[in-house]
Amino acid sequence: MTITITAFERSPDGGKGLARDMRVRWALEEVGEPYDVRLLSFQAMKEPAHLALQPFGQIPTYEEGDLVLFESGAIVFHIAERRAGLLPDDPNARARAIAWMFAALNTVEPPIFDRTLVRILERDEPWYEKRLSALEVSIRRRLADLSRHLGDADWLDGAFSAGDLLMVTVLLRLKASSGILDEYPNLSAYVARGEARPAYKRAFDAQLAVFKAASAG
Ligand SMILES: N[C@@H](CCC(=O)N[C@@H](CS)C(=O)NCC(=O)O)C(=O)O
Repeated sequence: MTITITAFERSPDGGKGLARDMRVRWALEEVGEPYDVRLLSFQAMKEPAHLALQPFGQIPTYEEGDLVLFESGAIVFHIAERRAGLLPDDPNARARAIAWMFAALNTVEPPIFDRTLVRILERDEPWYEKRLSALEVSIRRRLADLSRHLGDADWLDGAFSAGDLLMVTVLLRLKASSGILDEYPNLSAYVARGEARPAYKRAFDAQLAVFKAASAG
């Protein structure tokens, strides 16, 4: 059954692979599943046809036969559950990998994403500097704990899993917009290991090709 995902027609990140379709593309590449992409303008994302698939008018979505999913974490989990390669077989190791998926999206991503939003939306506000530095304190606290946990290991808990996939995509946003990640050399190396995976590269190139085509057109 053909899988179709949605993505920005023209990603605001300029092809850096920070939009959340990237994690879905990467997961599909890791498990060797082909997929189609339906590109959407900002206007189309807010129209009834897309709102019927994604109640908040966002990308990505995932369609496979009768199934329609939204939320990138839920989509990656669905892919990981049904195909080999992203979750361990051992039940306890699998539960821990799922915990890392939640940690990436629930514990590490919020201050990182808020920092991006503040830099875009609140730059001219009187509280801007204070808010930015408070968020950077929160980010460093999370990264210090994550760095201590990772230590010298390649991945968060044994073999590469969907937990690593989501964590790397979350940390990549920092790499693109600040030097904070460089303060934690083992996390920088961790992100680089993720980026070096052939499946990551295929996913990155695919989203970049969309941006280049939109820019040329
Ligand atoms: N929690 C959602 C967030 C989705 C999200 O924020 N998507 C962004 C692109 S990365 C978007 O569509 N932004 C446009 C908007 O919110 O209007 C997920 O993980 O899928």
